[in-house]
Amino acid sequence: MLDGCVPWPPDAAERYREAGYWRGETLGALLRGWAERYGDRVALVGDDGTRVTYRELDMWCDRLAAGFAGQGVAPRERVLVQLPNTPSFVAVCFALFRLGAVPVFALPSYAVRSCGTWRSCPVRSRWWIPDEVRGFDHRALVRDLLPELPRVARVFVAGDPGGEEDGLVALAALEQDPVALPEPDASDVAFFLLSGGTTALPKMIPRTHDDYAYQTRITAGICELGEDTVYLAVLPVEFNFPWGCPGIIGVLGVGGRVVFAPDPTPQTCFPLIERERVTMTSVIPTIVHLWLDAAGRTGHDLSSLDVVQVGSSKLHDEVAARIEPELGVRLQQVFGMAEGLLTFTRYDDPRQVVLTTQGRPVSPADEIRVVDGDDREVPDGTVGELLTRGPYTLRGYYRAPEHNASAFTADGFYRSGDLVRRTPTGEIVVEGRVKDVVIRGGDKVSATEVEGHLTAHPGVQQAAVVAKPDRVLGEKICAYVVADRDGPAPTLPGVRRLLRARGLADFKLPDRLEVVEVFPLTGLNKVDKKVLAARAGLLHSGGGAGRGDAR
Ligand code: OOB
Repeated sequence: MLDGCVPWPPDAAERYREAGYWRGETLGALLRGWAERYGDRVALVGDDGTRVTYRELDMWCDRLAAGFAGQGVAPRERVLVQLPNTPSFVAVCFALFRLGAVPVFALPSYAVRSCGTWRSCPVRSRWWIPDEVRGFDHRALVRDLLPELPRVARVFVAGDPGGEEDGLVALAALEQDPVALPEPDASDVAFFLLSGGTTALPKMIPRTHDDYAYQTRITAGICELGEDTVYLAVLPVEFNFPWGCPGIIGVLGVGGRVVFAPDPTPQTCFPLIERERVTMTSVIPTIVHLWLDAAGRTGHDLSSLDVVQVGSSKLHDEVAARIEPELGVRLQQVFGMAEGLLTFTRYDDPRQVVLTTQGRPVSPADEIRVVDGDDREVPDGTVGELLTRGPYTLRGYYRAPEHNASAFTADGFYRSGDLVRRTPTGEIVVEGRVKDVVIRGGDKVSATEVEGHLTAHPGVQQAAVVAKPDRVLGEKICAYVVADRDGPAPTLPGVRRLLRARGLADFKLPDRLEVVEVFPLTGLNKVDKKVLAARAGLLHSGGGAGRGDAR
């Protein structure tokens, strides 16, 4: 395995192979088989209508792999990939897989930070594939940064390199007649995901061919994907969720079709759903809000859409209950992490399970512990930290021995940092983060719990609760909300009244309410609570009735 990665212990690896989870097939070789099986079927569709068949994709990857090799990209070298949602992304990745080079997926929103990421994080790649993503021109960044980044040998761009700059090469100009390449080892790293931590620089998560092939295959089975599946890739393709849960790779594995949406807005996605008769997609709760708002007014025919997976942050019950009736689809809740573990609700689960839980692990070999602060398992129904290990969950971050010592237990369980409870039937319910707690006069208040109640207010569309430093109590509860244009304006007394009526203890009621237009987002499109907490720290105590501190 690549130097700096932590392999699974031999006995665990042996078990996963014997059980048939790990089949020793690389992702590049799998695509070869899919091309043989599904030949002239359409595999990929760009938003501009470009269509690529399985056979064409296979050939495209071979030609690109030869081009990368010709430029000097060697097996096991890391290549930072930041491409928009287009067929090229898939071709580039599978070309690198065939070469045995290792893409590092950087989400588009890491763009501005990539120089810092480059210098201080172990990505340190010699090769970079950026492009203009959602309005951000990486090429301008490249031009500004190249003089500062002497390690970078080549920058490949998907579009027009647009000038004479040294080091910029068009991907299209790379393609060459295929060359014979040695087959990489399936137990080795196929690509790196970056961890979503908002606290520090991202950590690198190695994903092997064996583990990712398994993840996509098992989730494709749960989602009952087939040749008729038309999947809309709405979230940035570098994100684990649309890439392989079962996402793009899962759909390609069964001969389905992937359609790429350049952005998640209803204006972009609804016409694509209609035009391509999309059957399935995956989104995050913030996008669900946009789609629910627009669905009632749209003239577009969304009737082909059958399943919408929602995950990545808590989907509150009130919103969950609107999805099936208002979008006319089946909801599947997905809890997951770039590090591995995935839990899904199943299509035949009782409605309450689908609406109020984040589902069960996708693999029978996923091991889960819910523990207290002393790592002792707690009974079902009690909230504790989720620890996990299994056939597609990492055993260590790349080149991070110190961090690994605290992020994993001695017996290899990953400490997710998520607070969950388990239902008697084995579903996971996410209750917050270990650190997402406001400690108010010694009482611990889960931000997620208060947020859930806040979103029940008819005038509140989204809510984020953070701590506001307080001289007396240590911390007070500060609720940021995005108001719903169609509902009554939320006020602090009104919100407190509602939450009290819903049975929330007095000490959990917000002390302060701030109504904002939009939330700041992290690189992974989650609400950036660090920014909100910093803002809360700057708020003066006191303030007008309804908007300031409760007295
Ligand atoms: C997904 O992956 P990451 O790595 O961006 O973030 C993982 C974290 C989890 O540890 C949890 O804190 C949160 O995101 N999360 C959820 C959630 N799904 C993820 N919190 C509440 N409810 C959910 N359904 O976010 C991710 C990866 C693969 C599939 C789906 C999401």
